[in-house]
Amino acid sequence: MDLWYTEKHSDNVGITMKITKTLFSGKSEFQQLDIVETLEYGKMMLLDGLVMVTERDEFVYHDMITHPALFTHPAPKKVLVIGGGDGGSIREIMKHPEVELAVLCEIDGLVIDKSIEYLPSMACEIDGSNPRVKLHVDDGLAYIRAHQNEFDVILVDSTDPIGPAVGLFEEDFYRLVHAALKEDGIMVAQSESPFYHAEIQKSMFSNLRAVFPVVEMYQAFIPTYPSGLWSFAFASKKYHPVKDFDRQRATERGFTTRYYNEDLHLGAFMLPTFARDNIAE
Ligand code: AG3
Repeated sequence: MDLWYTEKHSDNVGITMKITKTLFSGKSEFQQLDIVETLEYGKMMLLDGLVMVTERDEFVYHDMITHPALFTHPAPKKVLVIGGGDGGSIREIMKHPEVELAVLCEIDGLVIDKSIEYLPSMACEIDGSNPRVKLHVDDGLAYIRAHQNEFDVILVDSTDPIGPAVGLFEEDFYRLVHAALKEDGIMVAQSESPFYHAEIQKSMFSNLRAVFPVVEMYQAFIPTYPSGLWSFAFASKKYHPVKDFDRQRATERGFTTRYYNEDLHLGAFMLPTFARDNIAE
């Protein structure tokens, strides 16, 4: 018998993958969590039926949510990840020797536990083995309200703006992020597909511009997300991701990346016209 899973990307389009088995299926107090084995993309984690990560293409997302901010900030010592319970973002942050502490604040402890159990290639730095990593199972809004002027970089590694992540796309939340950052801090948030999610992008970027002086969008190719064209919002108090980019530090990085590099850092900020139009002021 053939088993196929479809995530619908609109009423009329979706992505379908052949799966060989279900490794975990369960409900937390926040959402439905499934981890399945696919033939083409390796293990895949879904939240409320939406593809969060696959082993084969997660490197694109996790390179791109982390390295552009960490190579723009001159001295990223303290980093916060909101969401990101699979651990992929923390794994990439840990490659930067300047980072003294990375805090993961994930609302759903089940996502962390099952990632450690089934997705060790992503969760390798959140299993308690690294003293530079601290875990908090908490609502990102509650956590950030209690922390001010503390972080150099904050990454919002969230789901789509439905369910537990809705508040992470609103102006009030961005004000709290702004307050939790030091005076030259940078925030990066995943910002959906320019192809399918124009309305979300429009409101998200106008909310960010109400709070941060520097706001830019950049793109990455993620085959298992809606349309394959994905984006990130770069919001900053001081540094510009292109003008203040430390190209030499990025070129001489002492670790490997399969998607990010010093040329792509710049290229990713060059947007197709329709994407630029989504967030026009
Ligand atoms: N967070 C972004 C997932 C959004 C995907 N949306 C969808 N499939 N409809 C991924 C978390 C990775 N750490």
